Amino acid sequence: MSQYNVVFVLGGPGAGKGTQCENIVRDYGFVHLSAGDLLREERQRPSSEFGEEIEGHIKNGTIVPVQITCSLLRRAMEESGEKKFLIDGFPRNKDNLDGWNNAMKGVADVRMVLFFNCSEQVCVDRCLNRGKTSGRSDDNLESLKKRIHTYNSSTMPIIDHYRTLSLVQEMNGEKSPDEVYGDVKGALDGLNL
Ligand code: UP5
Ligand code: MG
Repeated sequence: MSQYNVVFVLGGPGAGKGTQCENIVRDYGFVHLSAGDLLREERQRPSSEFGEEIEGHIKNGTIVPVQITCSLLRRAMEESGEKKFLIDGFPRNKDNLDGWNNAMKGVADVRMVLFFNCSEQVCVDRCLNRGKTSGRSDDNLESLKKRIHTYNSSTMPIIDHYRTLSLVQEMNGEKSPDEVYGDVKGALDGLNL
């Protein structure tokens, strides 16, 4: 048994990962770690040596090298003092997956992958709507096209990889937030964590 249990939360931009993670934290006592949020925080840190590199990737919808992201995740896990984590928006490509497996083998067990399936159009509409107030440098049409491209070409194969391990619980992310959460609970209740 590893020290940590992990549920990965994946889905396209705006599929509802962050929204559902908030619900799960309230009812199930996981610690929520959004890889995107950790990267945005690191980007803001004045002494960070990675700030510009991270911003370049975020704007272009490309993926930050795993050494950076995995270190941020691992540090947050250790500092929390907790054992159950919802890791939101990671792993997004093969580099992320390999880096995670190398660093976390025997340290963290991936117990489930929650996958919010949502059409491109709904994803784009939600992010553009959020962009009116979010201040996120990637909630614009140009960045969104790139984010969707990266998701289709790099992240879908990771979801397929976890399907072959029978770890994926797929949700229809286009239902209302409450309906989606009902489906999430159905999946998590079987987990015994
Ligand atoms: N909303 C949510 N659920 C809804 C529902 N069921 N019905 C109607 N509306 C719903 O939701 C988005 C918006 O939709 C909100 O306004 C919400 O109210 C509404 P949210 O829950 O925020 O969706 P989420 O899936 O979390 O969308 P997000 O934009 O955060 O997803 P991304 O995966 O694009 O963003 P993330 O922050 O994970 O990554 C950003 C960038 O960081 C990446 O593009 C990449 O460049 C970089 N990154 C890495 O390089 N490596 C990583 O490991 C992670 C990120
Ligand atoms: Mg999010």
